[in-house]
Amino acid sequence: MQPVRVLVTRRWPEAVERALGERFDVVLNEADRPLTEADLSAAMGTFDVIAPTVSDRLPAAIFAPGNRCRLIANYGVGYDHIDIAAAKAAGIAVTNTPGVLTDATADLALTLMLMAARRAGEGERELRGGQWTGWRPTHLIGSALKGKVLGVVGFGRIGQATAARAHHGFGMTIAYFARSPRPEAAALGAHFCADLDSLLAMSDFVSLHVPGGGETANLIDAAAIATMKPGSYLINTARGQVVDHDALAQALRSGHLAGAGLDVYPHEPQVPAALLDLENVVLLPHLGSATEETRVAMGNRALANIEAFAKGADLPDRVA
Ligand code: 8YV
Repeated sequence: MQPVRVLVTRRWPEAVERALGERFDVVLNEADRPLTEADLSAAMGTFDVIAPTVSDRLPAAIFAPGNRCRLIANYGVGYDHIDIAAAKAAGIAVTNTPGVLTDATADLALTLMLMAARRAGEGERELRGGQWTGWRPTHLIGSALKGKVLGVVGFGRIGQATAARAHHGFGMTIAYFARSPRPEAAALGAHFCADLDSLLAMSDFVSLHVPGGGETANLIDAAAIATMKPGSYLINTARGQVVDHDALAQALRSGHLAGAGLDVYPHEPQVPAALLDLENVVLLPHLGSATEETRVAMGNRALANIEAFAKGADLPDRVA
């Protein structure tokens, strides 16, 4: 039997690249440059497995009939960069890495909440720019988290982990918007909102935890932002396409929103220009899962799916 050929589209932590290399015929992207759609199309014909990341685009055109590739083992939990319907139609399985990046991403949502609320980015820029004139009672006054309402949009693993940190760690009251009430909400005393507008209107902080893709594109549009409570904060560790960034910039400029914290953007690595000059938005470069522990665990999870595929067993994290 021919060895299973695997293409890893970006560098992974060394330990997981090594583990993968010991078991399969692996090609690594030594230069770690993003692959083009043409590179990925060509790879579909010569590899059994492609292990992409969020920085790759796999549109319908990639899934042409007659390709060698039978598994897309995504390194990441979100898979809106892959045309799932086209993969299914071509009989190509798709897996992801759920669970292992929940804590890291929830930690980053709290990082953004605290940075935005306590004006940490502004303060650091001021200090490094040599503009800090010393302590004074009215300097860079922010907002407390304790006693405030956190509205969680999407109450899956990461939404729940963020809510738990905010409630147990910071004394926040939790409300959430989801398709239906969730049993996990009881332990947090979290209030279910059947419609997004009521959640937005009652929340001091809104944190987004919905998957990307057509269903959630522009969910937080100009009208939704107008519905948000004056002086509130928007946090996004989900996907950039969920937010209308022009409307967000406008609300941050007018003071309707006190601040925002973003880790994701619609066309990464581009950042919407309207945000770059605003002091009251924290902008991070998609760091949600960026801990050593999590990135190794993501690799191990992708590896488990590739191993199952090689044995012809059920894929543990199959999404298509
Ligand atoms: C990952 C993410 O690091 O898993 C996801 O969906 O957004 C990130 O935190 C990235 O997707 C890697 O592919």
